[in-house]
Amino acid sequence: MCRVRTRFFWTLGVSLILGGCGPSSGDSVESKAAATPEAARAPFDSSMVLIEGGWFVMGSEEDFAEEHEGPAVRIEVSSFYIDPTEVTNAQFARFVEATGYVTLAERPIDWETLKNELPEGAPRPADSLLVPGALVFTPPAQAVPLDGISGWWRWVPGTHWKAPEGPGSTWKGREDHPVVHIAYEDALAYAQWAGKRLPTEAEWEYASRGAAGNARYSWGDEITPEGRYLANYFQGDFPHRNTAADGFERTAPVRSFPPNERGLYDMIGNVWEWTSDFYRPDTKTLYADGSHCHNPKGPSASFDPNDPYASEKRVIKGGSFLCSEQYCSNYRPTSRMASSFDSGQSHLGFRCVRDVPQP
Ligand SMILES: [Ca+2]
Ligand SMILES: [Ca+2]
Repeated sequence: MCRVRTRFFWTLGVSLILGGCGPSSGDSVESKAAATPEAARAPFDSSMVLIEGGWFVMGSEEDFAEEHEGPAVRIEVSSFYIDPTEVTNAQFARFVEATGYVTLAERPIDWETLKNELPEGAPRPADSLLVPGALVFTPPAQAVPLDGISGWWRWVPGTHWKAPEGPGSTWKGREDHPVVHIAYEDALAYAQWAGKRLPTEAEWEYASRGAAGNARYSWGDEITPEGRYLANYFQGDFPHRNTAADGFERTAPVRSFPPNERGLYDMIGNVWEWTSDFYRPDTKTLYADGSHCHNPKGPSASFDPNDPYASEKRVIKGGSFLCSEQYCSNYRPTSRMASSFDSGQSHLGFRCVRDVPQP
């Protein structure tokens, strides 16, 4: 099955669509995982945190929540292990070294494959655009309308996890930052190599909460209690003036902010995190009749009314260093966003979970 990057770029306009599209090597995630030699698999990760299962209220109907966060429903999840941090560049580098894995953003683009994912008659872009690359957050020099994301996202050929801002940039020196420009299948391949999996939305949301229960933020109802920043997000005037009052203009090293009460770092902010759930705006409505209240795994297929032709979108959680009060205050446990499976971006990473072995 070929994987082609298209849909995220569709929203950016034709030039970015065409620049942003590209096929994978043609290998399915499953075949890549199967091809990973047993000897190359990561050893058991004892740093994972055990999350004791239980019931919680998933989603929100509060005034601050977006419509697709509700209705709030009671959900039970079983115990599971979760990574204490987002997967870092150093961790991802070990995976690549062991397996030779090539991320989607690094793979060459095949126009014959790509055009099947575009509207009929879409013009073939110039060869100079049919090269691997990714989207880089590029703040404009001045205020721009906030109704279009092309004002701050730029397609940069040669961008991938090892060169997060394009040619000339490097992950070296950022070993403990979250890895970015990771497409869904890249995250899945890493998880399978590591003997882990990606969390469901329910697991992720449950783990993001502490004793604060259903509070607005992971730590309570105030964004900066006693003036303290507890997550890496965007302060200032989005997108052009980032005051970085929290200490970080872009990604921060993991563990730069206090953990939540479950011992998990950066569940809120820093980078968005993939979950395994397909996105639908009405997921919680599907759960509301009580038929999916135990370990729900999301709908059977995705649908995003804002991007109805998208073939596959997954839920991402937690917000990022780009979330701001002015644009998208998604630094809350119940926040959710749809992301095309092929959209590696400057502000999107992941962490993994693992089932608790049954006696
Ligand atoms: Ca920040
Ligand atoms: Ca995060």
